[in-house]
Amino acid sequence: MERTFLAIKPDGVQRALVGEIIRRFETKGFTLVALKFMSVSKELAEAHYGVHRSRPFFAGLVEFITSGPVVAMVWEGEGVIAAARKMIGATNPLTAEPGTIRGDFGVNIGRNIIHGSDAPETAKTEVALWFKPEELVSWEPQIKPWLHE
Ligand code: D4T
Repeated sequence: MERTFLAIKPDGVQRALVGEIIRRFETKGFTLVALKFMSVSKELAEAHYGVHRSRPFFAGLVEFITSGPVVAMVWEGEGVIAAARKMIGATNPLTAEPGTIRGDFGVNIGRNIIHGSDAPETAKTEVALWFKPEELVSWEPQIKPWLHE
């Protein structure tokens, strides 16, 4: 079953959006596999955003993601990687569609509330970067027959 890595960034936590964001993925019908409330080290931030190392916004991005607690999560479900990206919305909250998390709650690209893995390969890498294997909980939601034919 497909899994994705999601992280509510320090702005999402400070703005009291943790419950609202988790509610959206939970009620959509995806399954929570792992969750932790944590401070992000500079090393972890730099590894996570390694692909952006040469971009002008890299230092600010690392500073921001390490500036306060984040909620790191793994969610599971058929097509969850692409669906979560759709629910999160475009990178810039100002142009993200209404109905998406960024579209509903944000106005600035440097404060875009939540991260979601963008492809199966990055999802695998990010889940392994943020979580130990024993932190992932495999379980069978009893609601499953009501969500799937
Ligand atoms: P993340 O990775 O946080 O889910 O965001 P996206 O996948 O939607 O977008 P991204 O990787 O291109 O950008 C990563 C992160 O950098 C911030 N950012 C991005 C920024 O501050 N200024 C910029 O010009 C860009 C392109 C926002 C998200």
